[in-house]
Amino acid sequence: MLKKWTNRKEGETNGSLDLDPRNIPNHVAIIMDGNGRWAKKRGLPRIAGHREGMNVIKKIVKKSNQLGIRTLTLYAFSTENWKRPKPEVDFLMRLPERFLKSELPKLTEENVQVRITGSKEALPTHTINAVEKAIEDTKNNDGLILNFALNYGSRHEMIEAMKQVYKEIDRGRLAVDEIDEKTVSSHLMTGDLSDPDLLIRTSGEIRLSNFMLWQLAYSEFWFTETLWPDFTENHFNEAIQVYQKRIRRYGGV
Ligand code: V07
Repeated sequence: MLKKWTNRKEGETNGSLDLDPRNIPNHVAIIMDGNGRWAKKRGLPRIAGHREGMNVIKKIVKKSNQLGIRTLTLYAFSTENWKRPKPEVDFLMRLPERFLKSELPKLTEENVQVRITGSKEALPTHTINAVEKAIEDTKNNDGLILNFALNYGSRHEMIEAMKQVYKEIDRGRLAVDEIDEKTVSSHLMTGDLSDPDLLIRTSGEIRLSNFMLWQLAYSEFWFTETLWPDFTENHFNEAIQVYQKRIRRYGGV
């Protein structure tokens, strides 16, 4: 047993053989970082990295479904990403359509429910249309929730939540002393979703970058140097193995 865990590089596990099926994280969130760097290393334009990164999502969704993960949140576009060069932003804003065009039939068939966490307002109409159709088409599916964080920023989310709570107080629907964790949680853009059990970030950056600051309060974190386009089902498996080892340790004391 011990041997299985040693002398192995990241991502070199085999399948899901080492996973405890009773201890699969309910909700996994991923910061899919390193697409631009992946492209640069190959002398390709950054958009080539984004395209490749989109293909990795397909594999991880499939794997999540197989493992029985209930919610997969993917950080696709942050409120800070608007600062990138316009051609890159324009390309990124076409990716939801591209992804859904090839994947929506499969997602529907596999009982996946598509959701978005973020502000729709600033998105181009073509992006909103594609995304809203996917949400509508899959709203009754009760399998994996595939939640894309799109134009999402945690501080903005908290500000909006505060405004909503204040308005309810102002209208006499809520008393200040009644505010508790549930009040805050329910006004965040993640609404009724459970908090992530596991956060994965690729590409060697060890920070949250304004991602789900409230929701990640008790989550396990797993970081890898691997760039998102190089991320495989085996890396995913490894992250879950590490998660299970940590959870088991806490359970023991
Ligand atoms: C984006 C590909 C993955 C790597 C990280 C950034 C680039 C899938 C979507 C998407 C979003 C909503 C939706 C369906 C698919 C996406 C953006 C960027 C902006 F309903 N990948 N992907 N959206 N990248």
